[in-house]
Amino acid sequence: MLHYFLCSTELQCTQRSGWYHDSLTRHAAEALLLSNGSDGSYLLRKSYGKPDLFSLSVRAKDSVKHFHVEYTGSSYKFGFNEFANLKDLIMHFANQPLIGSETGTLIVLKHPYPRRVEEPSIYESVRVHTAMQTGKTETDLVPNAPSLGTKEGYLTKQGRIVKNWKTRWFTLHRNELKYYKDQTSTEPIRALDLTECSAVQFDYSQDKVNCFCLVFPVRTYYLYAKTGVEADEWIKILQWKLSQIRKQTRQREGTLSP
Ligand code: 4IP
Repeated sequence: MLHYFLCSTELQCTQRSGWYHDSLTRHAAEALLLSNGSDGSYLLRKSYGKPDLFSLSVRAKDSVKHFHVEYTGSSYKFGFNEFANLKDLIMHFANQPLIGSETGTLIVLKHPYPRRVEEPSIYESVRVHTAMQTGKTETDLVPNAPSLGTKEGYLTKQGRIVKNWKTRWFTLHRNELKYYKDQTSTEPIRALDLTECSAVQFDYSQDKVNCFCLVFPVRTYYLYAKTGVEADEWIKILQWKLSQIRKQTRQREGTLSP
C-alpha cells in the first residue's frame, strides 16, 4: 500500500492537490486545524499505525472530526462511497463537500488545509540561556501535554433540582465540557471541569435510552444521546479524558514525591 503511494503518479496527483499531509499525526492535525483553520477546514493524512487506512480530519466549529478512508487493495472506501483512486476521492470532495456524521450534523468541507504554507525565516536571537528549576526534559512532554480529542453535538440533559430534560449543544475541548442553549449560542450555560469528574458511565436509573452520567462531587449529570452510537462515542471520549487526567495526576505526584 505504502509502495502504491510512493511509486505511482497517484501520489503526485494527491500532492498536487496540496491538502494531503502524509504522516501528520491526529494530535498535530487537531492542533493545526483548531489553531489555524476555520469551520470547514479539512485535510487528509495517513492513519497512525495502519498502512491501509487514511484519515480525513475536518474542523467543525470548535472540534475536529476524523473519518476513516480505507484502501481495499484496489479502491478507497469512504462511508458508502468507493473510489478507484485518491484523485477521484479528492474530486468527489471538491464537488460534493457535505458529509453527515453519526451525530446527524452536516459537515461542510470548505477549505482544504494546505500542506505547504509560506514560512518566514525569522528567528529570535538568544540573549540568555540558563537552567531553571522548572526545566522539562523530553520524556516529560507527552505525559504533561494537554490531551486533545474534541467532540461536539446535541445531548439532552436533566436539570438538577427541577428534573426536566433539555436538549443542549455540548462541546468538549481539552478538559472542559460546555453546554450551550443551542449550536448558535456563543455563551455557554455552564462549563464543566473534567478534572473534577470521577466517573462517566452508561446509566439505567433514569428510564431513558442511550443515557449516561457524569459524576462530580456535588452533582451527577444525566445526559442522553439520540442514538446508542453517539452515546457510546461520548462515553468513550469522556472516559479517555478521565484516564488521561488520572495519568497526569499520577505522573505529577510521582514527580513531586521524593
Ligand atoms: C431548568 O428548568 C432547566 O432544566 C435548566 O437547564 C436546569 O439547570 C435547571 O435546573 C432547571 O430548573 P426550566 O428551564 O424549566 O427552568 P439548562 O440550564 O440547561 O436550561 P442546569 O443546572 O441543569 O443547567 P435546577 O437545578 O436549577 O432546577
